[in-house]
Amino acid sequence: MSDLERLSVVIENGHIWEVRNLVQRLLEGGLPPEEIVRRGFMPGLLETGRKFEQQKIFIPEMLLAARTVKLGCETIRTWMGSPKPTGRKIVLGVVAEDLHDIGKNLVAIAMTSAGIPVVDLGVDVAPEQFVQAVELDPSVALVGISALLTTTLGAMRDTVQALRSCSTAGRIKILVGGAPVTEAFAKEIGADLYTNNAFAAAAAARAILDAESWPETEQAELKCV
Ligand code: B12
Repeated sequence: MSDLERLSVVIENGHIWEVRNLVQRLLEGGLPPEEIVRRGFMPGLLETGRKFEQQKIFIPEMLLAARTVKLGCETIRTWMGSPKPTGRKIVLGVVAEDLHDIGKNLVAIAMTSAGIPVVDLGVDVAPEQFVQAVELDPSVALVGISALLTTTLGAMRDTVQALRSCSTAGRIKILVGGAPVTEAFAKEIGADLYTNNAFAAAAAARAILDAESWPETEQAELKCV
């Protein structure tokens, strides 16, 4: 079994004590972090979700898989470091009533390593909390909203709406993502940008900040909506 295959199994089984060394070895072997996420973390989590749906495992096992991934993410974060930050920031959060934060945390790691400072609002963030974070800090240029439950897509819609009607709407671009989010949905709710990949999101965010005028750059896996 390859290290990548082993990583998926380690996540699925919640073998938290193995994850750090495995991720470290893959990074030292030259595998890019996005590949570790795509080919190691994601299959492990998807299999965990499948087993949960089939009632072969329950919440505690799902939590253990999540904790294992978090430690893997932490290893990636340390490895990637953070270059000199740009002046402008991104506010990140998971929508109201949604506690799934692995995707949001990956976006935070990718943004930081792209030199974009992150204001992390955490999980279960109400629309007005997003608005307040933008209004309080004039250096916020981007807002990233994550949702993982189909039942919380309505909260994503409400959040975009609240941000669009606040006094500072003109200075921010809104990024949305998370497994149930599609390009069509992002467009429907009026987001500026959707990606299904944290690292593509960071490249796109960087391009937005570097560009003279929006929109200019289209990245692989990036859909401007
Ligand atoms: C781990 C997990 C949990 C953990 C979460 C721990 C944590 N700290 O995150 C716990 C145990 C708490 C949990 C709870 C629940 N869960 Co859960 N969970 C999962 C699981 C296994 C993995 C989710 C995950 O982390 N995926 C990996 C991340 C990396 O993917 P991602 O977020 O999509 O992120 C990627 C992109 O989308 C993108 N991205 C993400 N966010 C953003 C944001 C922006 C701005 C951008 C640009 C990009 C971007 O970048 C990432 C990749 O690079 C999934 C199974 C699955 N198939 O996904 C179920 C799953 C999501 N859970 C599910 C359910 C039902 C629940 C519960 C309702 C169960 C219950 N009965 O209580 C509760 C809900 C709690 C709540 N209120 O939120 C269902 C959802 C079904 C649905 N249709 O909505 C799933 C699909 C399982 C299943 N197959 O049934 N869960």
